[in-house]
Formats: sequence, C-alpha cells, structure tokens
Amino acid sequence: MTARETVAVAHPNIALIKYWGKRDEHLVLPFNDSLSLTLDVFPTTTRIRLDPDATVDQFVIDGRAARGEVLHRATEFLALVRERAARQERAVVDTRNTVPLGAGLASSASGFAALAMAAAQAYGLSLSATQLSRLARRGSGSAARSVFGGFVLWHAGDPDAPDPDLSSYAEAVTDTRLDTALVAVVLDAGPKAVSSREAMRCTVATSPLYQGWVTDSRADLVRMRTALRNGDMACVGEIAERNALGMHRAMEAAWPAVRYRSPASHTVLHHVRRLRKEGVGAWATMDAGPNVKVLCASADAEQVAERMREVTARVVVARSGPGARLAAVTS
Ligand code: 2P0
Repeated sequence: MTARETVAVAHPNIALIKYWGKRDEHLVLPFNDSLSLTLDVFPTTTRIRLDPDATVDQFVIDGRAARGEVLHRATEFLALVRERAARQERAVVDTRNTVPLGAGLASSASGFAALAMAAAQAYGLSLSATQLSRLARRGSGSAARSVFGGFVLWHAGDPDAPDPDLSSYAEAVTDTRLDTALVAVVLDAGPKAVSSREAMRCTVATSPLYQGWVTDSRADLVRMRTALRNGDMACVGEIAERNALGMHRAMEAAWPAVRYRSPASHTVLHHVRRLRKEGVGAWATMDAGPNVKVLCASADAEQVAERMREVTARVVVARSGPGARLAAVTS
C-alpha cells in the first residue's frame, strides 16, 4: 500500500452566458458555448490516495461518506480516469468544500475540477490544462471552466467531429482587462428540489422556448466577447442578465415547469433594477437555485453589497479567482 497523497484545489465559477442542456449526456457535450468568471472565494480541496488493497473507491465529502447519486457520479469519474491511465487501484478521496451551506455557488464545478486534477496526477496521467478541462467536463459540465482562472470560455464542440469529445473544452479569455465582482445574495440554504441535470433534460425535451434561448446564447456570446475586449461593463452586465433570465424563462416554460426563482428572488431582481435606475452599475444572474448573484465593476462591489443588504442579510463579495492547481504531492 502506498501512502502517497495528491492534493488539488479549485474554485467555483459563475456563468455569464449559461450552459443549460446537453446534446450528448454521456460525453457531457452542451448545446451552446458558455462563458464564466472563476471566483476567488469558497475553494474545494481534494485529497486522493491510491489503495491497491481496496476493492471499492471511498469518498468522504465534508467529513461524511458519500452515497447515492453523488457516490455513483464520483466513482464513474474515477473509473474513466483509471481507464485512461490503464490502472486498477481504487482510491481514497477526501473532499472539503468551503462554500457556506446553500450559498448558491455551485460546488460541483470546483468539486470535479479539483477531483480531475488530483486523480489525473495520482494515476500518473500527464495532462495539459485543455486536456484536464475535457476530463473535468465528464464529471460535471461546469467543472471544465473551473480548471482556468478569470474569464473562461467553454467550447460546446462539434457534434460531427470525428471525435466530438476532443472538440469540447474550456480556455481562458485573456483579451480583457475588465475587473468585475460578483455579489452573491443568499436567500435559501436548503437543497434544491430538482437537480440541474434533471432540470436540463426536462427543459430540452419540453420547453418551447429552449431552442430560441440556445440561438440567442450563441449571439450573446459573440457580443459578450466584444464587450469584454472593449472593457464595457454595462454591455457585459446587460448581456449576462438577459441570458440568465432567458434561461429561467425557458425552464419555467417546460413541462413540468422548472421553477428555481422564488418570490424572494423576484424581490432581489427588482432591487437590482431599482439600483440601475438610480445609476448604480449592477446586473443580476441566477443559476439552478433561488439565489441571485449581482455582477458589477470591482470598484463598485462594496457599494452594491451594502445596497443588497437592504433586502437580505447574507451577502458575499467575490472577485476573479485562480484556476485549479496542485497543492501538494506527498509521500
Ligand atoms: C452554468 N449551471 O453554466 C449553468 C447555469 C447551472 C445554471 O452548469 O449536469 O452541475 O453536472 O453537467 O455543471 C450546473 O450544471 O451540470 C450549471 P452537469 P452542472 O453554470
């Protein structure tokens, strides 16, 4: 038995152009490109050690043995890494999230990015960042983006390519100096009623608004890249808010309807619009939950956070953060 341990750290990311819906469930290939900001808060730290004597993988997440769907997805992911590395040993994995319970900052992105990096290293796969993002994608789509820091573009890829898996990966967007912040407004600490995986399936299969949203997202991405290059915060904010609200409208038009927006979410969205009318540069985005994240220029973050505290006590300011990294390899 080896005592060699690999430790990796990754941060969550929030999409400004969203990923919602897979055209290939197995390979986790999305319908559209997405663009995100990796955050500087709430890292996930994952430790992995291979155990040649073990017959199953062991996962402890935040001090508790993983089970059910979480364990299944993590084990399938390690099986993929083992297949690529032509190795057999099972692993002992310990993952610690620092995101406060229910803060609405997805831990599956940071979780699978950290696991991909730690597992690749532990099983002896030498991967470039691009290859690592492809691998992380197989665990959870949004994890492909957390491999990189700052603004990140995830290419949906080409379904007709000889190997579609190779065509879908993330990369850093470096042609911008826009210094943005995301002010997370935490409304609900409870677990979500419908998983995003299930909600995506339902939206793709039944929503009359879905294909229109995908088409809009492709145009949004082109305009967003120009706005980032120009350092145009207002344009970036507007595109992000419209893209997120369009995604939620598409889900809400599905059958059965997927509703992540609560009455409290609408109160916060209304408050953000009120701030804009007062001349404050603030734009909302939302993910698979009721919490709202408010995008603004970094210089305005404290003012925006203060104003958001008028509607809720729990507000967290995040800025641009780093990509996934190896923290240690010990023996
Ligand atoms: C995003 N979300 O772009 C979108 C917007 C939530 C709303 O990516 O099924 O956990 O594991 O690939 O990555 C959440 O979905 O989904 C997500 P899977 P994931 O950030």
